[in-house]
Amino acid sequence: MRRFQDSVMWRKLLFVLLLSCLVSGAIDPGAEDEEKVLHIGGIFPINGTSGWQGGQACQPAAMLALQDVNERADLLKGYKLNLVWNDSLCDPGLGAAVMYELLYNAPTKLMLLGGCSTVSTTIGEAARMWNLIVVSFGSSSPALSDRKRFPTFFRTHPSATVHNPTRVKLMKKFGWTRIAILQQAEEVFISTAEDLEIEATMNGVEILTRQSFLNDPTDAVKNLKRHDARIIVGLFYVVAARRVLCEIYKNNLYGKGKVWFFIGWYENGWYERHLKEEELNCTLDQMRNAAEGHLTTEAIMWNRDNKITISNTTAEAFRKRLEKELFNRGYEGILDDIFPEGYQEAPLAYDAIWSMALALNVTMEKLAQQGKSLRDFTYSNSDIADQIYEAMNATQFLGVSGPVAFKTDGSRVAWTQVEQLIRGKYEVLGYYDGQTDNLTWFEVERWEGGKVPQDRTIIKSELRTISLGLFIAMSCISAFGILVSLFLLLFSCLYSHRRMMRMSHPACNNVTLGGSILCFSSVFLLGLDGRFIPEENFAYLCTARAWILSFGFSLAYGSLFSKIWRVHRLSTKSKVESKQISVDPWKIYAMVGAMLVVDVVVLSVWQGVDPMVRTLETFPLEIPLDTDDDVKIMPQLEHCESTHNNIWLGTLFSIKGLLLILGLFLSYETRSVKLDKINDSRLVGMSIYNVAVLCIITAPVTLLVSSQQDASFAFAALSIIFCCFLSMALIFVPKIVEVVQNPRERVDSTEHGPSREEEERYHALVAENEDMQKLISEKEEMIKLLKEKIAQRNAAKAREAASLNHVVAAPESQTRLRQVSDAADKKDKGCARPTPPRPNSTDAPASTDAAMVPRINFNISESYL
Ligand code: ABU
Repeated sequence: MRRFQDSVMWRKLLFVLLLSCLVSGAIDPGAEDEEKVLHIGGIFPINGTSGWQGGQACQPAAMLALQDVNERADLLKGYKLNLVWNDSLCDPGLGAAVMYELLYNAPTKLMLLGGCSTVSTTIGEAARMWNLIVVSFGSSSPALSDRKRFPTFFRTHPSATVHNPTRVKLMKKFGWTRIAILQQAEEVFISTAEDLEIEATMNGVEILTRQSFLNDPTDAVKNLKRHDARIIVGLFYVVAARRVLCEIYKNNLYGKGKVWFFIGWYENGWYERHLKEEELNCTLDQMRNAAEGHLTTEAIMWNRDNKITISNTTAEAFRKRLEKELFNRGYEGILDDIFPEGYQEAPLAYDAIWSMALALNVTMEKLAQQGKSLRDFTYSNSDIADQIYEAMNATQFLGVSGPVAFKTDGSRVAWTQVEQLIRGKYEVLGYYDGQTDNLTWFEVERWEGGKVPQDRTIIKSELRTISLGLFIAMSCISAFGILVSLFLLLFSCLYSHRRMMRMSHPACNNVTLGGSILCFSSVFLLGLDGRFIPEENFAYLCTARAWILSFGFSLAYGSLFSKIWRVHRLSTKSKVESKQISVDPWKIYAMVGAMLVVDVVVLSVWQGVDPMVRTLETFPLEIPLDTDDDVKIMPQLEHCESTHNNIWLGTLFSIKGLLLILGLFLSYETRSVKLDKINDSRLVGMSIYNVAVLCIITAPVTLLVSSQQDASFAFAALSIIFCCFLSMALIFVPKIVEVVQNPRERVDSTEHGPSREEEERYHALVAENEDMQKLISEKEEMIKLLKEKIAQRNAAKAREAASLNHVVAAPESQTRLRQVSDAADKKDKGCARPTPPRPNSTDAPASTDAAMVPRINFNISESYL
């Protein structure tokens, strides 16, 4: 590299030494009389080591044009046109030096001919100070179209902006909407990139990144890779292009899936040349590999229809002359299609000389009418300069580069050509006329991998849905649950007359069943997702889920809760109060109704203020296993969410949570209470334990695993199903068993169970029965006492009789017995039937006593009930 720079320095020094002698007269205008020669100055980039050295082919082309112009008798009559020129190396500093040498040394130059953009920018800006018109054959910089900055500048080279509509057209054709730009930090490329950005953005193409470099593109290319750029527009001179290509190879930014747009004016084989001189770290093969398949866009610089041009020759004839001239000058590679730099632009240089000659000719004629001559031009003469400017502006002719005309900004209008490097050769893919937006395409492009590369990795969003098996299984269980609930409803209605059913509040049980049906239905809704519900209807599903599950919970749990609440109330009253308190169904309905009202209020406010919508949770990208396409999968999961989701869920969960905790407390408190009025209170309590514990666990766990659709659904669905089934089983299985075991229970006269009066009468009778039982017990106690006394007396009498033998005691003893019996009868007066008189018999005193006792010990309750 250093050696290369040294050689550049030497060449520059040599150049500067030679400059003064060359410009100041080394070029002999020939044998012509100096008075009859019109001089123009030329600045050609030829021997430089960077930038564009198109003077190599353009200078011979300009000389051919000069020759042709001077041969024309009808042009610049009486004058010969002379070109005083030098090499700028495409270095703006040297270009300025050449210009000063040209201007400060006689003869006066009427116009200037410029080369590459960097030099043209320098001389084009300065030329107006000398009233000089500058015509450039090799400047593409869009900046040069700025008339304020370059008021006397014309060019036969189209502005680089003509490539941009072509590039954008191709991007749209191939569906690329994201591109990157890599540019060399030169005004020509900066302004081209700026124009490309505007053109692309206007057409919906996003600029992913724009990387810039001065000399070393290493970091810029790495940045492109980091940005995952796929479609890249490269804007740089050919020397930089080789460095870029080497970096492209090193960073593997070529081949399948990558498309590079290069500038089309590099000469054939540009990527194979000067690799050693430029000390590139890439081999020839590597450069070839990296270059394969790239696209180029370039303005068409050779007239495509072989018409006779202004110089009475065709473009093809000119090509042959030029190639011969170049061969004569030592460019022997021409035989192998290896052209010197600027070969493509050579027609532009040829036509530039022609346009200058034509403009001078028109001006000369105008000046002649004014009695003036072009020889009167001085660097301070703006009048003649203005006339040359006007003539240039009006110049129009068919040149070897095509129709030549200048826009108001001094630029050329042109078609563009698109080429691709296919197997080491540039193949024309098509032409584009930016003015009519007409793309002629030959469909010969070739893409590695056989497919048009993508501008990015295609991200396919994939909805994570609940596994179908799980959904079907849970749905079947829920459907079964609904059928069971309906069966139990039927059972409850059919056997509502049974005492066991009546004492368990069938209305309350039916509400529980209704709630269970809603809860089972909510399992279906929880399992429905994007697989079944279109995106636009998902919000309805969210709402339905919230309402149905909330209502189901309030009905099922609310009825259990209100039952246990009643049980607790009854158990905390005194026996008498408890007997007075009736368990009316409306109280249970009211409590469940209150819970539903709370649900309606919370859900309505939620829905009205901050309705739930479908949101998508995205997961890290996944690489699909079944394709080698540039595709990645973005898993997504649907959720129902509001803006302030946590607040709404928190409110709903707090209310339900409080009810659950209160239910747990009441169930615990009433665990040993046994009431006739609510005969299944302990089972209800067990149901509440079950529901409360499951809900308190399930709600937070479901929220925690909400990103795992299967786990979340399975957890919620199983909890709902388990709660419902267990509650139904606890409440109804004992009743079903009772019905099965005792199918013939007496049917009450009233279809709907006892009335309130009947209930009260029943309780009064039970109380009375209890009193009577007590009385009977007392009487039995008394009878027992009497029996003992009788037995003792009989025993004493027997002993007396045995000792006296003849004593008759029977009448006395019977009298006494009758007295005792009468006393007992008196005490039982009004309660028992009077005892009929018994015949006295001394033969069987014991049997007389025994016959009397059963008559007193009758069952009172039987007579009342
Ligand atoms: N076609 C060559 C353009 C060179 C330049 O604009 O500097």
